[in-house]
Amino acid sequence: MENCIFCKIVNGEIPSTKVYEDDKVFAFKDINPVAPIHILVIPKKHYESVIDIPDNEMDIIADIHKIINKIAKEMNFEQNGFRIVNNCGKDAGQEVKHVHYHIIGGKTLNWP
Ligand code: IU
Repeated sequence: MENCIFCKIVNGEIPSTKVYEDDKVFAFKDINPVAPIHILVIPKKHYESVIDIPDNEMDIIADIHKIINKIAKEMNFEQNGFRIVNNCGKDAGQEVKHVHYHIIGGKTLNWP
């Protein structure tokens, strides 16, 4: 989608530190990490928020979670754990209007 920063990252118009890519999913390092490891995993297709994904396209969420698990294992998170965050809309503080899952880890995390 035009003017979407994450679409521009997917198509290479804006540089990123890529962690993973396939035909549907893209992952890159967050530019403003809140923990030693902070990676964003996104669908290549533009959806503003998870609530905008049609029921018949929900397979993309399973695809994203498979990649989250793959990355988490590569980061050796199996023993100590990590956090997956999806901010959905205004009250959650979603800043970038393209679905993204945060993978956050590498230290003990506070909640919320
Ligand atoms: P949020 O869930 O929409 O609040 O998170 C957006 C994240 O995208 C946030 O952690 C930013 O640091 C991150 N980000 C980025 O990695 N690269 C960018 O060009 C922009 C935001 I704009």
